[in-house]
Amino acid sequence: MFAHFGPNTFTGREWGLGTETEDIFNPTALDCSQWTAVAKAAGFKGVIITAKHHDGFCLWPNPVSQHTVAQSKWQDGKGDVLKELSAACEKDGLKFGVYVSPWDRNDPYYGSPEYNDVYVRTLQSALGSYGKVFEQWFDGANGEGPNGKKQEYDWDLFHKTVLDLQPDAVVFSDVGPGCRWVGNERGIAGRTNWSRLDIEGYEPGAKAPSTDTLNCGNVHGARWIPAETDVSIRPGWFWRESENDKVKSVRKLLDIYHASVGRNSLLLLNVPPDTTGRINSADSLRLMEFRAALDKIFKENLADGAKVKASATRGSRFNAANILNNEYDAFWAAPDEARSATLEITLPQEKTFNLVMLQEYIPLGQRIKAFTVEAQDASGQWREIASETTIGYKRIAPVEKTTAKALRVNIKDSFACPVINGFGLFLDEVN
Ligand code: FUL
Repeated sequence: MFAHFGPNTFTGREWGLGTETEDIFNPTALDCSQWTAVAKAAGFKGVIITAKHHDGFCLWPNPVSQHTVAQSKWQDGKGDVLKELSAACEKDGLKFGVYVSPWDRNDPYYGSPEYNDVYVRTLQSALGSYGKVFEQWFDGANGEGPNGKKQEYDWDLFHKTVLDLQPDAVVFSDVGPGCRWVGNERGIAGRTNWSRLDIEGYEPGAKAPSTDTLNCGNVHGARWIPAETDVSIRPGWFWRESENDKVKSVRKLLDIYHASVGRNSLLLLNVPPDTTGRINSADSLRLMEFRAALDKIFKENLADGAKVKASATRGSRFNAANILNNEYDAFWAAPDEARSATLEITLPQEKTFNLVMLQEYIPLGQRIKAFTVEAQDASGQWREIASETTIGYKRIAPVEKTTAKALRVNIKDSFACPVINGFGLFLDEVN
């Protein structure tokens, strides 16, 4: 879960100016354990908070800034949102991550070489004081600071700073190195989506690879930098009263799920707390409906109990039945030299579905370049229902509503022998 929170929550702006008075930040009943309770119930695994957005205001008492909670009247200048949120995450078993915007419209040093050092110390303060940070989110936006100048960022130094303090943190940016922006804020990963990316000569922001490339990755990319799909549950990134009735519908959220989680990407869904400092009921209710819909769709795998036969198998340890045994590390593998193969799945009885799920065993890399799915109806007739490219960690291919007694997954081309560890059929009938 992404949580955009800060002065913009109180002004209704998307990009704060940096000139807001610190007192504008005044949540009347901040309760981060309410955020984590909602997040946990919705099935999120972690929370990433905008510790500092482009307006420069820090949600924690950052010693190198004069524009923080410490200068505000909120909790008499003693409040600390990062402290409260990291503690709530810990209590609820959620991971804790931070967004610390390099672009700063308040910092007087912004636009001069000194700022890079101020920013490094800001990162050190945000990343070094609140326990384990699972992800550091670097925004690509780079505009002018208070003196009208843009900053030349020292990205190598920033990345090194993060990894020195949090060696296990995934570093998000347009070019990773941990994971990459998916190229849009609509929640849609590429239908073809490689986890590989070429970053040589590129930088976050204006010098990033094209949004198309970020959306699809590079088929021969030199680095492993999977896509993370960030999108807001609302039209804007920050909460505003006027958008309480514009929270995305369950149908829309499911489409986003299929186009992100179902396209080899992680989903980072933004749920911005309101001016009370709690997640608004408009959002929390929708999240519970979304959770209920996901449970209804994915609770039962309609392929359970099927018999699986492969055109070829590497040996009994890697047999085709492994694709249905729900053990992550047990997978089917084709013989070493194979670059194509067919899996035939015979269902115990006819089933009706409109989603076909496939998983590559990703610790061995992303291999498959193209596949089709065929379905056999009661009369024995085979019909192609999907023709797609990549699979990756997880692929959920929406297909026409189909009733079938058997299926064939035809792997048409692969960089190395295909390895599959999961297969599923599901029915999504949410309107
Ligand atoms: C963008 C920012 O400019 C938006 O305000 C928002 O934080 C989004 C997640 O990233 O680059």
